[in-house]
Amino acid sequence: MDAATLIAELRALLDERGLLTAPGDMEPYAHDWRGLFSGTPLCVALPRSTQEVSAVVRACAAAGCALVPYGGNTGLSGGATPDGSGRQVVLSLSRMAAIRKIDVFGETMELEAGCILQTAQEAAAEHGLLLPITLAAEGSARIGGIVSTNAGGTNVLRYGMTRSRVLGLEVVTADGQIVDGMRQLRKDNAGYDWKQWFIGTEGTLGIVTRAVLQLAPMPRYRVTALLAVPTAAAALNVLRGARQAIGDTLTAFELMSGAALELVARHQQLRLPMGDSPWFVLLEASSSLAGLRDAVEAFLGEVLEREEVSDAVVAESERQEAELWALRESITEAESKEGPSIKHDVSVPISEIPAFLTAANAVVGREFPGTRVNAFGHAGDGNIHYNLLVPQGTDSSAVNALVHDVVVAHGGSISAEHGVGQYRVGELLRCKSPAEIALAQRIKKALDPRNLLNPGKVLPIQ
Ligand code: 2HG
Ligand code: ZN
Repeated sequence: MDAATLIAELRALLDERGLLTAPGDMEPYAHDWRGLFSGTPLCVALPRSTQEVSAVVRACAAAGCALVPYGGNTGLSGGATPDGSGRQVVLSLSRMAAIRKIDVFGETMELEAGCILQTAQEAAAEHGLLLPITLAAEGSARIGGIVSTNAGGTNVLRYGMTRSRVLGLEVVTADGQIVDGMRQLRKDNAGYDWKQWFIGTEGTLGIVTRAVLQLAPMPRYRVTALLAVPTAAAALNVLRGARQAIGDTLTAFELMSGAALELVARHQQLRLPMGDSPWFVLLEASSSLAGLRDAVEAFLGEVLEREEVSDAVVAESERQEAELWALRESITEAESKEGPSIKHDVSVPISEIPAFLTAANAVVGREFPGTRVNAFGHAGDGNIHYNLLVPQGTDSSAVNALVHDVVVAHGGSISAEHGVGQYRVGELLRCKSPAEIALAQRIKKALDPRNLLNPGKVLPIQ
């Protein structure tokens, strides 16, 4: 089938706002938000229901045309950007944004894929419930993308990755079938837990259209503090001490280098509430039991005395909390304003963080002089964003290989939370064992034998 026939067919399936074909209208769908990846969509389909998604997938399958699922376009790996062939249909879920149900007894929430994360968080909060997936892009990221990429964020330490919040899922498979697994069950060992195949596989095995998420009680108290620490190793001691002193109330433990906050101060006009330091930690604790603040302050007194922490500020109001979080959440934007950067979203065993940083800094300094390190991340779960500010024209694949070799040598992963998308396909092949890649390819063949769903993402085109 030729492209014009497919477009006419899709136009007949969707309403008047359901298909974009003019280059100007398709422009936002042609590249990622960083402007690092770009392509040419054949057209953009915007279905309003799962049935319409299924009809679009069937029409594309009949035409042998590939589909690229598209959520809030906040990803950092090019997973939602089509290739340059002009033959891929972008499938945006943005018009399926309803919050279908909130169950206050089971603490669950039923959402359509296009719902914006922050909208879902606010709806849960109205019922005294917490949707504990928290990330800088939450104002634009959509649930379907969050689930398809198994998003991480700043609360993983306490609440786990998105995968651990997904109780039920509805997907459309490569042949257009709708598979409804919208169960609200915490326990369900009746056969394969197939929803896992669609979480974190970035739309390469099926399209997520609805999800049931597990919520948590909204904690009544929250304490947020910014700490200055002399070294990454000292930060780990503080983490260990915090786990012992305040246990599971610890919700976030974010590590930021002094260089990262210097970028933020300069580009975002934000003020640091303390003097310069090689490293900073943003710590958050939350609980519904009274006495949290006293416990955190007592703990901070101890670490200051032991000189693991050289300075500490505890937020006194919600406004101050927001100001402290703004420092952390502005790093990505400040980095992009500074100039070209090469990102590494890596994880290592928590105890390896200091050794990884030392080793990576040494090889980068030796092989790529003139490179500046912008390291920060979710140290409480082992995820470091080891980003490098590089001179224009630096070969990113050579830098990636160098850093990833250090990651692998420390028992780490080359993508902790941002996924593989199109950015890391080559590195995934290089860093994972042939047996692991072969297993993934067998699953891909079984669920999408014609390679029509997001081809070239996560795995190479076979
Ligand atoms: C964060 O932790 C995001 O702020 C973005 O995962 C990280 O810009 C980055 O590399
Ligand atoms: Zn992150």
